[in-house]
Amino acid sequence: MRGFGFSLLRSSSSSLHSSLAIHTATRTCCLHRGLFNSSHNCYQSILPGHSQMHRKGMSTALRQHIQDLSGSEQRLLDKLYKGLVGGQRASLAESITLVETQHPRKKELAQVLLQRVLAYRREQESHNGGRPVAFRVGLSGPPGAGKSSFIEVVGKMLTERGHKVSVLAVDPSSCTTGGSLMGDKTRMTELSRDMNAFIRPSPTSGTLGGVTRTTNEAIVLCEGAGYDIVLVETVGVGQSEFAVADMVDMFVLLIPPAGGDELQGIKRGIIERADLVVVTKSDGDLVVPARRIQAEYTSALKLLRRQSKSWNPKVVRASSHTFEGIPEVWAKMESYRDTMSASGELQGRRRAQQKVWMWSLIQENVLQHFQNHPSVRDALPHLEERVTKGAISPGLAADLLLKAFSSSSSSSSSS
Ligand SMILES: Nc1nc2c(ncn2[C@@H]2O[C@H](COP(=O)(O)OP(=O)(O)OP(=O)(O)O)[C@@H](O)[C@H]2O)c(=O)[nH]1
Ligand SMILES: [Mg+2]
Repeated sequence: MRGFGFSLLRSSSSSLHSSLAIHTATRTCCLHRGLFNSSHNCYQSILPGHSQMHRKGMSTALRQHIQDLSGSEQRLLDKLYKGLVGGQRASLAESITLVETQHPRKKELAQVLLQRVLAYRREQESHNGGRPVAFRVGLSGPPGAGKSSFIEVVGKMLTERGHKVSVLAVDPSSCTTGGSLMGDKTRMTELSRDMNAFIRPSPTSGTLGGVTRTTNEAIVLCEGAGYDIVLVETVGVGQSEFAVADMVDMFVLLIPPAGGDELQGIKRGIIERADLVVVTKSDGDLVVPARRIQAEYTSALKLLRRQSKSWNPKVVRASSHTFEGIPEVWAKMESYRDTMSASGELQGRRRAQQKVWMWSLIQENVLQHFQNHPSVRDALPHLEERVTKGAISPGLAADLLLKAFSSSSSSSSSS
């Protein structure tokens, strides 16, 4: 695995792509072992026309990288899978913990489980005429915008209508400080007691890339467990909202009826990604400012580039306290899903997201290999110090580190 990762950076860009494709396929293939029968894809069928040499190299890498599942591992995965598709919350929670692990072997087991759940979900989708079985909605907005309160009332309304709702959180502050920025579960008291809802706070540590990966994987697991609506909450700070926009079918921006200063932090880029803007807290004295914000955003959206051929982003008002506007907001969301699904854009978006997800995994992995490489680790403190003192340029330092990395990885992989 290590040698493989290193060889990625040495490759020219065209071979880089093929190596990466092989790596991904290797993973898919080896993950099937012991769990799927031979009718499932393996890398030869995933990569038609690949040279014999590539296959040989890959099967060697495969043998080195993955050992067969032990009896107890197989039993654990079987237990989790059965519990999960049977809709057991404990199995879902345990499976999400497995995808969040940093333990290398458990990470591999998590991938085996995910492949199995993905196959199950594909089957369900084919029964559903090729349409997605669940609706994924991302909700973002400035701190205190009313996201959790909104999810609480919408979630309750949906479970009462017979849906199963899961709520996942991506908290960017957990990645840097280990602390929690979002007021997490406490404001979803009723929903957290609801047997048809599943609430999972953000992992308390990790990089944003890592949290994004596990959230993406948690979405798959929730869908496998029968949750037909998956809500992902993130606070509009840093890059987490863009990460969330890349993993959902619909991206909703929640804006409080606040003054200009409080709304300064909202990035133009994220407004462009919004399929729906909800002005929150539209009750009591706040109705008037909420109307004003609604008008402002409606005209602002008209100036922005359209993301979709079949859907025009809308701006609506709602109050989680009085419930006013809440059923209408959900009706808009359903109308978005139906329109986008009928035009095929929703399915296209999901396909594109798979690619974004794969590349973010690669970025995260390659960077980790780079940072953990002994030559890089040795040289890094000194070079960082010289860069901060202005003694050498950041470009030169980066070149030196990359050179140290690629020359020793080429010697290690050729030996
Ligand atoms: N008047 C009014 N207040 C609301 C409404 N929704 C939320 N609030 C209040 O706004 C504050 C923040 O609400 P949350 O739902 O926790 O907001 P949030 O966006 O999830 O907050 P963070 O996760 O901490 O970023 C709380 O004091 C809520 O009571 C509403 O519809 N009307
Ligand atoms: Mg919240």
